[in-house]
Amino acid sequence: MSSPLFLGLDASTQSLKASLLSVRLDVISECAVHFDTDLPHYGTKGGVLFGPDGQVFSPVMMAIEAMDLLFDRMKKLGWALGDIRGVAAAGQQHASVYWSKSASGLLASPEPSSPLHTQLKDAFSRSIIPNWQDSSTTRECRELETAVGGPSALARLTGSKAHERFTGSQIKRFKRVEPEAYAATDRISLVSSYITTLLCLDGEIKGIDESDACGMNLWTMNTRERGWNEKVLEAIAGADAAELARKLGTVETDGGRVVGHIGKWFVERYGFNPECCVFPGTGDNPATFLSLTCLISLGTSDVVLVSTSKYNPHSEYHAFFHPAQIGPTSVQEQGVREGAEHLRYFNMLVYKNGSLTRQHVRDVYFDKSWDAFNQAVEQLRPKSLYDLPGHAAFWWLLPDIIPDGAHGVFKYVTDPRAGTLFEVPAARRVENYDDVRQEALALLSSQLLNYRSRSSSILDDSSTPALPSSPNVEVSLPRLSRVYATGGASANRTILSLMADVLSAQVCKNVEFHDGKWQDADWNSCSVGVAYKARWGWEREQATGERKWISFDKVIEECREVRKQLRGSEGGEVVLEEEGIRVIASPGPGARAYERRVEWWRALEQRALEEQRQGQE
Ligand code: ADP
Ligand code: XUL
Repeated sequence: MSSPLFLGLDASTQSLKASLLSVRLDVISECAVHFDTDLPHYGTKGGVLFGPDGQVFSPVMMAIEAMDLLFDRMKKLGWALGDIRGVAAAGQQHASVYWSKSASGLLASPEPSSPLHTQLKDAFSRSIIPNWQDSSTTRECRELETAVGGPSALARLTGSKAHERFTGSQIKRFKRVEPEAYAATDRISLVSSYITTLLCLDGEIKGIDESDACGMNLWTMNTRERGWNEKVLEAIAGADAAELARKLGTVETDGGRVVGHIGKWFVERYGFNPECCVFPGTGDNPATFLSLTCLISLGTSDVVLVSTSKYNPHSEYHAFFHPAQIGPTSVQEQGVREGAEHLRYFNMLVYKNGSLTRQHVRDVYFDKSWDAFNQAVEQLRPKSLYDLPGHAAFWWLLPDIIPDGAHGVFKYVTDPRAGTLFEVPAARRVENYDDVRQEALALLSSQLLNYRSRSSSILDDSSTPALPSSPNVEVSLPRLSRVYATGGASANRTILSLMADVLSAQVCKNVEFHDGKWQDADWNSCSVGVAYKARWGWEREQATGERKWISFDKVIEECREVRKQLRGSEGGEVVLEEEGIRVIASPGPGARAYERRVEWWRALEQRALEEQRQGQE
């Protein structure tokens, strides 16, 4: 019998990607459909379309057509689709899909001889999927917060204060602006559960995954009776709150449960095995988190994820359940005690001004060259404890999420001779730096100081053990010992090396041993992470007795151990953190200089926000 394979899908902003993994979690092959270039007739830019009042969305039929094209490509590439035993999907978080009353019927038995996009046109009550970049729901956000007693109260209940992109305010706006379409909506999915539904094609709209549900402002996280929050439902739907709860459906609390088998349409059209199990989909960030823990993702947006063992809501960032837990129902079934101590969480910081802002500065000042940008950073970066950074630049080209609503460009310089080493010296605002190389360093340092400053606060607030600061450094900021870097910009060694200094942390990446050497793994950590989840779920599905409840971490550890044994002594000259994970950068002499500047940077961020406010008055 051939060896089982696992498939992970990633329905992200700009593309739909797939990763094919072996039973030992080696990434065998990947493929993708890029919306702008592969499906140009939808006219998207960066995968989205823009409407008035901050609306950002994508056509729902584009997502379906992308599925058709992706599976055609897998087949053309000769993937052994019949050997796939488990599949799971990741989707951009928060974005919602609205099913019509005809959906279940249409989903039950699509014709294998035709693509899905010609058959599912009537399955939706809304022709668009609002995107996570949408900011049209400010009014609804305030209404939801007021309904529960303010932003902090909403954060305490649901893990986050109200955010424009979160699903609760999006549904509320949809109901206000298009009441008829809302009434014609039978069910509401997140992108992850929508793709899961399409994978099964058994007529059932699949439940939303609990980790992804935490990005909706609708799910009560802070009590043992986790569930749709009645007050928020009422604020959205009034007397029809129960009907809204029905539309939202049952939530999947076990990330490794079989929710169905691959649809007949896939079996007949592409040769899938009908035994192939489908596991709950999850959000793209939780999925990435599964392939790397405590991570910084430098993609379109920059995202920082920190695992915590305690529920740690905050008005600036988000709290989520870990995406690979065994839900309370399953644990009860096994007769194991249920309790909050079993639960794991993570906090997430999301920045809109990530790669595209770095790219903008590169294009304006460095002739569109990453080499020139990197050279500037290398030449000017702090090289000793006394070499204190004196330039900070806040580039909020898009209104940012952290700090909330920060918008505009603010650049500051501190005279290197000003102040003592331990005080916050004054700075002056400038239009441009005299030395153009500072444009790169000041932007990058400020972005990374932001991640340093706020991840320290998470560690301060949570029960995660924090390491003391570097020896001989008077300020005492908790720090992460190790972060994993991923996303497009993590290909850039200068960025990673500066990250190690500013965060005072080792920076790691996934690596693979091939052609006789260790190489950076260039696979997509989101679809790979969710394929890991399918592998874990399958292990449990096959198992009997205690092993049915084996943890995600244990399965991954076992797979890595088998890989290590198979590798034998090859590549042994390189010390790895774990099999397939290597330290790429460690804090250098400039790290302590950055540590001394965190308070200075915090003061400048406050000043930039104050100057933005004054400019608006
Ligand atoms: P997403 O998954 O969000 O669509 P990616 O993770 O593919 O995005 O990241 C894309 C971004 O990576 C681009 O916008 C680009 O600015 C950035 N990027 C790619 N290569 C480099 C590099 N060498 N240095 C810095 N940034 C890079
Ligand atoms: C997270 C967020 C984005 C999307 C798209 O809160 O809005 O990172 O998940 O990737």
